[in-house]
Amino acid sequence: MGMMKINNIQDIKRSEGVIVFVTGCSGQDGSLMVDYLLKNTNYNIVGGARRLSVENHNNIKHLENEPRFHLINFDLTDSHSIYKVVEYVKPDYFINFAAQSFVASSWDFARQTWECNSTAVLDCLEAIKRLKPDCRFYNAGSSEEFGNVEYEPQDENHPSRPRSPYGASKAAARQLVKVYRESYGLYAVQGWLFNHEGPRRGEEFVTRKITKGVAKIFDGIVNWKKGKLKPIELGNLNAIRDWSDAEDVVDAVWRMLNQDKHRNLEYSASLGGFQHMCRTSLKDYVVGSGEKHTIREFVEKAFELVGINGMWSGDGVDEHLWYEGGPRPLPSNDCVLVKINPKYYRPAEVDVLCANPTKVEKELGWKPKTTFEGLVDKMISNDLTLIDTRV
Ligand code: G4F
Repeated sequence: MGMMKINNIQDIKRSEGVIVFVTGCSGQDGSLMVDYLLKNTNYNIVGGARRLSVENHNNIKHLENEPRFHLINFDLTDSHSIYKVVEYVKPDYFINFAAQSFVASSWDFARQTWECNSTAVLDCLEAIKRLKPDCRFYNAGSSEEFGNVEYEPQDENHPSRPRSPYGASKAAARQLVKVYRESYGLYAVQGWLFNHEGPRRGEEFVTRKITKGVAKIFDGIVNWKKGKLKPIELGNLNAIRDWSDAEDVVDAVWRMLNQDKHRNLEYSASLGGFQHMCRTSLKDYVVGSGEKHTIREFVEKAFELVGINGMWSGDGVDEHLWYEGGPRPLPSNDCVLVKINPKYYRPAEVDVLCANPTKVEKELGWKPKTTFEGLVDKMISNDLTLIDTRV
């Protein structure tokens, strides 16, 4: 496969059919959204990705010869970039999956997080309001907005109590989305997406870090590569998260963008039609599995799925997971699978997140397909195929 073709925005002629613009299209969610739309609609899709000197198009490489997919260089933090797309492409849907999405980095790059996740969303809303007011806009919201939670499971009425610059930035964006919807009747929504994962997940997020590490350790044990038996270094093992399959989650996003197809919305021409419907009836939804698991359980499940037994010992920063047996006995017994590195602790932690997805299930007919175990299995199977067998 060669380099992905980057299109000039001006060359993407506004065609007859529906056009969906997806930002962050080389990321996990953006690329899955594009795949979902190619499979479930006949729409044309324009994907925006940031230009990097060393390109990272792994998640969209398979779309190289896809005639309905058009890749463009796009930067969410450059308002001209946003205006150009809305002006030339005039998208019918604008799905914003571009973000500074890594919570841990948001303390180190608080301002950049804010500009990308909040200010840039304001630019999107303004551009749509001025140039294509009937374009439907989705912004990726987060369960991190709930932060220091008041009750479990969290539903749409849970207050906003963010614990990180990331959570605060998404909470601010939510208010802007709501204000533009209520003031101008834009179809603008922002779901609260709980953690969602898969083989395309970035390697710094805890799930992928674990499945990648487990695959390497498995290979190291089976092929006895002593130097390869590096313990996975993690931070807080006791945090509780609600993990879903990102493939299921993009389906919920599309449903949120088409609420009129799933719900009996009040649409009255005399009251202002589309805009009235947007102002009065659209909702933001919580999307998650409703199941909670600790990071520790994720680790245990990942090792279990490749047939490795481990034994925890020690507390806090001294906690270790020791090799207790598996594909083969090891020459030495002191093999550590997991250890704690305090550098992965966060300045403030969100201890527990768990979704109440009742509304999205009842009102939009959303049903996740993948279980927790199915998700871990899918990720670990993928990481096993990526092991470099030459070394
Ligand atoms: O995988 P994480 O980095 O995801 P986090 O912070 O929950 O955020 C993800 O989910 C949000 C929705 O709730 C999204 F909005 C956001 O964009 C992102 O997708 O960390 C999960 C948990 C944390 O409690 C963290 O402290 O895992 C804990 N953890 C323990 N050791 C670790 C590690 N996290 C990372 N990244 N790396 C570790 O070594």
